[in-house]
Amino acid sequence: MSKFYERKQLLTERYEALIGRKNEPAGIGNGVFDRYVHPVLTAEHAPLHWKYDFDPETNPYFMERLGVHCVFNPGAISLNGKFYLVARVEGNDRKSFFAIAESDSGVDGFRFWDRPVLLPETGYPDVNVYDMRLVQHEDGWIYGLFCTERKDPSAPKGDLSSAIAQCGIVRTKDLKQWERLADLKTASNQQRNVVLHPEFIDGKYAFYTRPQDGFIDTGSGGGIGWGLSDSIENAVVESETIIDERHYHTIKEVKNGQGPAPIKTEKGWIHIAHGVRNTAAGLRYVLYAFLSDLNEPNKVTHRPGGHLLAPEGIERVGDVSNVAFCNGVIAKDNGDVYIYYASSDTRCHVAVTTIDQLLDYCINTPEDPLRSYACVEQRIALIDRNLQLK
Ligand code: M1P
Repeated sequence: MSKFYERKQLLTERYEALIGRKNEPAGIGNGVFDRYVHPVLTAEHAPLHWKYDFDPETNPYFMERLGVHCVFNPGAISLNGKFYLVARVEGNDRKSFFAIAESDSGVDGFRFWDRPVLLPETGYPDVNVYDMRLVQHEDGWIYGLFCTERKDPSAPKGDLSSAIAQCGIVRTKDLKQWERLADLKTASNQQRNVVLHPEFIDGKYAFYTRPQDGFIDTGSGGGIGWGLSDSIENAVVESETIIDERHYHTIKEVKNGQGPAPIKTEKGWIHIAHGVRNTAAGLRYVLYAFLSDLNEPNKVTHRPGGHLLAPEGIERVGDVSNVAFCNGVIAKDNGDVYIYYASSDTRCHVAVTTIDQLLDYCINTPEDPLRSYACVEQRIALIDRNLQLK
């Protein structure tokens, strides 16, 4: 058999084995959620026909032509009983694009559709797009809010890194036909991690924002913001109020951002967000949760202290190490919740829990008391209660 056919067959078998691989919970967990043994999507999940030239005449070595480097930060939605992820796929050329992967179980069997999403552009083309938050809005559309990045036109000559990040908006009914709307306008210089609230508030579209001064640094800005817009076709948020601030010596000291759209429950809206702190080894991204008022989702009612999920083991290593990031969650009608998170800007995982567990976590986990002494007092109170119960 020629090199071409030998390699193609081997790689096809390996690919099908990966897609067909069963996943299972990893160990006993922490009572809040169950991690799963295998990532749900990786660069190896990219179909071979995205990467290789299948013509033996032009590709006798069955050589990779357009490599895929990593697959991460997926948005998520459930439609007609199936689980869909809109993943951020990064080619070897560093550009990200979106692609839909579908699964029956939500924990394994994710298979990409044949073609990635050819995202419509505006008159000011995006250079890079990433981190789509999918939300089924009560107006009947599924919206995808994502980060659109373009070179900073005011960067000094020779500075080829400075960029402007803004929120792009698309909508669809079927994840196949996408309509591009105008980018969100806000007063802030830059925006990332913008999320659409699934319901109208006072008849307006409501946005979670993340105002920031620079491309990486939030500067004097930051925090999870909130603002309303009359229109979604030309969305403008004129004033943003910060509903979840950064705080010194916490997991969200440097920056934070809303994850997916919040989950509606009888006791309020459950939010999953990411918090960033600095370390000698660089930035460390973890997930945290909070609960906000059912009628006023911009009023936070419970702030469990510390992280909900931090990168562990192999999750700590990747293209941008020490990062857990989540912009996709699926809450099923039976109360099961699938948290799709990415590790180290490289691969996608799932952690499974329920609405009841997340509510218990949000309501009964004590707040961060912000000082070591107060933290020890908090822990001793727990210990003393437990020693009585032993
Ligand atoms: O590299 C870690 C993350 O950095 C950015 O998140 P934030 O704007 O909160 O710093 C995003 O680029 C995200 O995609 C990435 O995972």
